[in-house]
Amino acid sequence: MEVFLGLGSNLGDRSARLAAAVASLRRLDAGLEVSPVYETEPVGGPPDQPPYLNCVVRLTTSASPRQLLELARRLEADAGRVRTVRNGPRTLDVDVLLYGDEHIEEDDLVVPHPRMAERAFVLAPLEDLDPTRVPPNWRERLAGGPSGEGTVRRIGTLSGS
Ligand code: PH2
Ligand code: MG
Ligand code: MG
Repeated sequence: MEVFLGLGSNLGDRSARLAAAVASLRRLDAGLEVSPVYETEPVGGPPDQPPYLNCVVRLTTSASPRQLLELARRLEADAGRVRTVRNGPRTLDVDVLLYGDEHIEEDDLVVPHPRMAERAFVLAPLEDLDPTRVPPNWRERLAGGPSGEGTVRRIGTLSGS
């Protein structure tokens, strides 16, 4: 299945966190693709958080959505993530964005990710990997809002990817 994962970090050595997660994910698919990296304004959560680095990864895997969720949680734990307040700062966040064209609705796993269509920090890197996977006109729709294009800035590629 073709899978897209969203990665984010806004604590510590952000690019090292993203790179370590990508390195682990290569065990599932050595040929995975990584979007450019964006520096993004935090959306939601407590005020005065540091900016995030965000990217999106595309991989092909036979792992189930549930297995991917478990892997995501394991990667977050490996990065020393501590869960405090909702949308609070985190060393690493790994979200299952898309699992082929499947729709999944479970208590702890909803795919496509329910908030991705509102978030430039997901849509911009996802569009870089596959423009057919983002809603048309998302830039216009989110323009001027708290998570629109103006809140993200492409800063380069992950070293080693
Ligand atoms: N993740 C969140 C909440 N807010 N903001 C940015 N810029 N990037 C994120 O990855 C992010 C966020 C919840 O997971
Ligand atoms: Mg998230
Ligand atoms: Mg998450």
